[in-house]
Amino acid sequence: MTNTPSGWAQQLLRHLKATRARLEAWQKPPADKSRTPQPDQPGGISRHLLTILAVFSLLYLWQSYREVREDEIPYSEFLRHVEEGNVADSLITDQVITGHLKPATPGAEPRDFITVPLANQELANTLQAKGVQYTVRYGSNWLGNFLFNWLLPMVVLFGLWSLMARRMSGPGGFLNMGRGRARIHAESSGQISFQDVAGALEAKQELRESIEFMRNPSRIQRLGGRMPKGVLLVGSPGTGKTLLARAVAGEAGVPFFNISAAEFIEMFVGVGAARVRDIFEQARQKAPCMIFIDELDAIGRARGGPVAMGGHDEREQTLNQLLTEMDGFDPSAGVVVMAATNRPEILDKALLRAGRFDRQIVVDKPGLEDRLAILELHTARITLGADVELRVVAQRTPGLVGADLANISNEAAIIAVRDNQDAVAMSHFEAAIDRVMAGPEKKSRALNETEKRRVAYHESGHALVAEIVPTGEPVHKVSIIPRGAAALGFTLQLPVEEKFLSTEPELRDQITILLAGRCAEELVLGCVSSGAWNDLEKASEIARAMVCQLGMNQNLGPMTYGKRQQLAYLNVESAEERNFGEDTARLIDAEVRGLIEEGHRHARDILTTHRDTLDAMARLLQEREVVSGEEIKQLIRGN
Ligand code: NHX
Ligand code: ZN
Repeated sequence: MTNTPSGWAQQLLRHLKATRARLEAWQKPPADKSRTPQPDQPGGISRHLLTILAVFSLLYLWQSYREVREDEIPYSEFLRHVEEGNVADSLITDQVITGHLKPATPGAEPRDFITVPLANQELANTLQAKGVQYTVRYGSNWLGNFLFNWLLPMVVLFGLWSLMARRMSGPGGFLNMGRGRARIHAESSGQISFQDVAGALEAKQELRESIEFMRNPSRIQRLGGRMPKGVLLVGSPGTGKTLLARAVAGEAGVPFFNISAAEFIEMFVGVGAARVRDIFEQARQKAPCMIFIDELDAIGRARGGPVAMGGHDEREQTLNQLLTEMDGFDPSAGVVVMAATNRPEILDKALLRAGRFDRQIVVDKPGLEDRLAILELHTARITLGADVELRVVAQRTPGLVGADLANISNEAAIIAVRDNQDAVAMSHFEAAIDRVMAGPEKKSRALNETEKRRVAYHESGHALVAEIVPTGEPVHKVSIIPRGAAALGFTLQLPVEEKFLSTEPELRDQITILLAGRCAEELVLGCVSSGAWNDLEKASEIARAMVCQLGMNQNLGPMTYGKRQQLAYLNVESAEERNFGEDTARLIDAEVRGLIEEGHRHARDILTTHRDTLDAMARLLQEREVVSGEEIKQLIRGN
């Protein structure tokens, strides 16, 4: 969602982090490099120059100040000199009189003088007549004025200038942008192999080819094969794209250069492009090796559209440079470029053409078996209790990715430690799953009894209807413990098996289940509350999709309404373009509303028929706060 406002913020944040990392890297040079004042850094040279300049400027200022001070004479003395004919020449302003005195002995240097005249000439005459020596000062004193009006601003300006100069020529300073070579460092974090990547069998299989190529660049060529230049890993966040790339490099035994594409985008046009050039140049020197460009979509977004604040221009140049580099390098050089993205659809088509990222490998979300394998890998070093069944954990986590499962394994261990246990038990995993899927518990969000009752009825409504409705996924757990940012309660359903399609009856039932929470509130407490907005939103989305995208409505027929459109320049990902008339729009709205109302009616019927069970369930939930799916099934059977 790089284009939405929040995406902007994220990008900015990422950029800031990258900048900070760069700064920190500079401040703490790697231990293996003992050259702290880097000679090729312009900062080193300019620092010396600056010091010398500063010393000279100060000396000069001090000197002129001292001279002025030595030359000052009282005004009375000046008048005396005039009288005696000692003044060779003078410059008279309304503030000061400067000039030269004739040398006392012929051939000597004429002496400078400076004095302040007295405006009151009569007084001057009188003083002069009486032979009084007098000095004139206006305001404070002219010397102070001189210091204040000239010296101080100069010193301040000089200070500011030197500060800025240092900033600019420092690392990441903008005099250096693009000048400082973007250095890439091979990761040395222990070689990772395919054994460290669980699941993703097909992706691994496809990647073996790239490994073979890097191990032995000449072999494929001898057979007349064309070298794969770029491999694009496509998959949801957290599916392990970076890990896979790292493993490929590890398997091939080549250096791995990890670059985030977001780092290329700089404030100034052309800098990103220079970085790309730098990096490819260095990679060529270190071949065979692998360059991994994470978040390729940051620079690879489709070109075109008006330029916004110069940002697009920079991105476009960077992208063009990347394309040029990929075209330019000789595949036999043994450099493999891998990139990752979770939004391949927004990439510029030019990136995917032959000779560039022409090999695309999809890294799917892990299925049940893959999740099990991933869990086994992540729990390898954790002491597991006897009751832990990782298969059950895998079953309980549909839709989660490798990063989530790593998170769960880690959370479970932390919870077990907090619990003072020697081994991680199944209950710890349960708690960890809930935490990762629904957010941490917020017991401090204490509800009063009235609200607690409402929450209990709301969730009971969902749970009851989910169990009664023909296609509802079984309820696993109902909770009225507040969790995460704002949730007050949740009903967790778990699929029996993973599904890739939804049938029309299933979708209708889903709408019914979503509306059941609000419906139970209405039925029992006489009114609805604001809490159900999320349910309503989801239900409306399903209903609209059924009518507009899935052709599941009799009156509108099996066709789609509205067209997806890329509108990069509006900073929106895609906008629905209306490709139908007013009447159709009205019909769509009516049909969507009809689906929702049907779901609501259905939920109401079920809840009314099973009112006793609903009451019993809500009572139990209020008492215990968490009720398992088993107990809910028993309640239904019992009534
Ligand atoms: C509020 N929260 O925002 C209060 C604090 C109707 C009993 N003023 O439908 O928790 O109203 O079946 C994930 C994360 C909704 C999903 C946060 C869904 C926050 C949830 C708003 C139960 N369960 N509503 C539900 C709920 C609310 C909300 C979220 C979420 C409530 C309802 C939240
Ligand atoms: Zn709800």
